[in-house]
Amino acid sequence: MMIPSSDEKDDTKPRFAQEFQKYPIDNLYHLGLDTSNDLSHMFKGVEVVCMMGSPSRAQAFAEKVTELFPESSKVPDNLAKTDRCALFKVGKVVSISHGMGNPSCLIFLHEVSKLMYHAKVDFSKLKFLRLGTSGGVGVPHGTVCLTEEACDGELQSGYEHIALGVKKRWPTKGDVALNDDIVQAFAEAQESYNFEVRRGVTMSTDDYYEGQGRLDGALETWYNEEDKMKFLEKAQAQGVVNIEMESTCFLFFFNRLGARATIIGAALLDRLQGDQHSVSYESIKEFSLRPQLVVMEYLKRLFSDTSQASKH
Ligand code: R2B
Ligand code: URA
Repeated sequence: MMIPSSDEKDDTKPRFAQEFQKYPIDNLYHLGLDTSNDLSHMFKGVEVVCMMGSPSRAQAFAEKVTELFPESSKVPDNLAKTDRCALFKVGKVVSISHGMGNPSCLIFLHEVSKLMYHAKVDFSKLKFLRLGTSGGVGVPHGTVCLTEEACDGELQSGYEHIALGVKKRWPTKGDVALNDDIVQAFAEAQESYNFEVRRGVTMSTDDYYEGQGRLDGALETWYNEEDKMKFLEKAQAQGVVNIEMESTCFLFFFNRLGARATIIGAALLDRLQGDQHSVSYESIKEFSLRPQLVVMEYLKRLFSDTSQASKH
């Protein structure tokens, strides 16, 4: 029996809705693109979609990816036609921003997935990565965390989504083989880096301040330092290694669509040590770019792997 490579998903068909496929023109409103654009030409051959909060990080990442595709322009064009996001395509990689928090992120998940569908990319090869920042839980600042599973602000696994007034909880698992490949690629290059990659549960909240148990927001909290520490220690005991604001919707979306996805998030601080960063702005900037370095190692390996070459 053929064992599928971890690069190829065996159930290759994503579960796209039928409705948008019937439209003469499908409008990807927040990208400022629609199906009257030649999307299959613009996004031909994409294999990895990298999503991140900020437009400038999406641009910086696209510029890094040009190293892997020497024929591409060193200054990639922003293909988004609105100011809601920045969207770049370099070789087989898309780099796109999604804003902060689940609601913003979810809009771009729908539209970038439909973009890939309309571009007729091969979903058996396609992977979706979120490169983010987070607060660590019991991990040193600067650690890069890889999400095995996401839980919500109540420490419950999964994502609660409301449609038509009905609340449903959906699974939020990171892709195991993809995480293995990323860890492996980083391990092979580890000596070039002075930080670690840790796997674990990521907690995702709808609030940076009280939702993450901070005491440094504008409002008087109903809890104190001791309550906060109890909660963070409980989270740690449940396997939580970091806290951010998009992992539940990111994984729910791709689990439901049937596509491979995971999240690589830099811990900017250890929340067991406090609520505010204790390092310089330059260090925070450097930590924030570490997921890009980890993903670059993964991409280098993915695109140079000779056993994969025939599939590109
Ligand atoms: C991490 O950083 C942002 C908040 O500062 C948010 O988008 C997240 O998930
Ligand atoms: N992003 C978050 O959501 N929380 C943090 O503590 C740091 C970055």
